[in-house]
Amino acid sequence: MSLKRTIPLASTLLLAAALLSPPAATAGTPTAALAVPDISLANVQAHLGDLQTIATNNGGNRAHGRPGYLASVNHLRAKLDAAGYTTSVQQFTSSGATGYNLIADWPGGDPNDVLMLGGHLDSVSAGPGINDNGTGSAGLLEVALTVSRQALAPQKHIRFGWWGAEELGLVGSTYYVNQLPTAEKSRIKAYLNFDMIGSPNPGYFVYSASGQPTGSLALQQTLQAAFTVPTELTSVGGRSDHAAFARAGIPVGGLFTGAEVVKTAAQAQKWGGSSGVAFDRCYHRSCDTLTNVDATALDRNSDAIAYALWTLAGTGGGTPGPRFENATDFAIPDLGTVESPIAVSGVTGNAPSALAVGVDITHTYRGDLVIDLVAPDGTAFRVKNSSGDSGDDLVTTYTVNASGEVANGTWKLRVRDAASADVGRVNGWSLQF
Ligand code: DPN
Ligand code: ZN
Ligand code: CA
Repeated sequence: MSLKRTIPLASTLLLAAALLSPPAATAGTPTAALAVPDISLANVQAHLGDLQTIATNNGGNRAHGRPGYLASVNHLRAKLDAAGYTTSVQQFTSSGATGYNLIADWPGGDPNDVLMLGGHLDSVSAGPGINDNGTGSAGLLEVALTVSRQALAPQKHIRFGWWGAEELGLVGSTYYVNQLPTAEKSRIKAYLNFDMIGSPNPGYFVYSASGQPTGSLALQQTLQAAFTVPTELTSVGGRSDHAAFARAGIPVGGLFTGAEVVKTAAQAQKWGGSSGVAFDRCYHRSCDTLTNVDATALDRNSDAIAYALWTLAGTGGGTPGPRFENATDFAIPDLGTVESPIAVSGVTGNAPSALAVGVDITHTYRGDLVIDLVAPDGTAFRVKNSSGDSGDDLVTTYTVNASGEVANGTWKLRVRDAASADVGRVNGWSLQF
């Protein structure tokens, strides 16, 4: 965040520019609680940076029984407490060392209808475990913080879990499920697992419901629908923390961007990246550091966690329509205008009256920015003015009444920098129909 200097000349230019720009049709209103939010990639990356720092300061890892693990638990717990979660740390013993699960409950919702989301927080001892599983841990944390920021009041009760000692054989999650009284187990109606969601040569894998408890197919399908890129199903079997939940008869699902297995030519064709190379060459190695993460995969998967939560938890919005995004970076030059397109197809009829426009912009002063959503026929909907706004980055969701616009065609996010000295970039944006 930077303090804005008042420059009369800039204001004059701004007024002139405003008079020259095309008329805006309808004003958007920030953040409808029901729209699936865009999860801030920058925030997820900041959490990963924190985990890297914790490892660096604690002998290079965050492994079970080592100080970097408990430091990771305490770090997340403080953030969750501050956001209004009810947290608890559950202790267990494995290989002669104390392990810890971090459980965070979002107050409210039906206590007999619990949606649980989790992933392991421990690394192997060889390295800091940033992709495995800093990524799942950080994505879950940012989604949890977004639930809090939006003061979400879903019909279901939401619980998050960060598991210890996964790398020693799924120890923490197994302990958690086994110690739950039968009645408590039966209240958990679904468990979603996020283990490795930012692999550097990523694939987009959704846990297959095949062979999993009844009810898992709906979870699989919801997670598939969360992506605008093609996904593949994968049989993760007993390789991660959903396994104990599945054994208890709880429907499970999850996301994964690949570990030691090599990407095929067909997979490189549809997802990009390198064929003949492992999805994660640094899997379980010391090089699983902050640089061992693909930002696009991390962004898409973090958004998918939110999509699943908002869709499954009964946030009151009904079943969302299709979602489109453009995750390409566009620089916003000083006093310049940029347009990022999204081509929409396959949607019947007009856009909805509450078209959710997710915006993720990094900027040194967002008060410079005037933003329009431009419909395929050129109609501009002003979602943000430069006046009355200050602060730096802009990560939010606008709701636009676009019911007079045909849905199919190329929509654009037009971002105009109306004052000198501050610059930034569009990291990505999305349209949720
Ligand atoms: N369970 C992961 C690990 O921590 O090593 C690897 C993995 C995750 C493998 C998901 C397959 C599927
Ligand atoms: Zn691992
Ligand atoms: Ca500027």
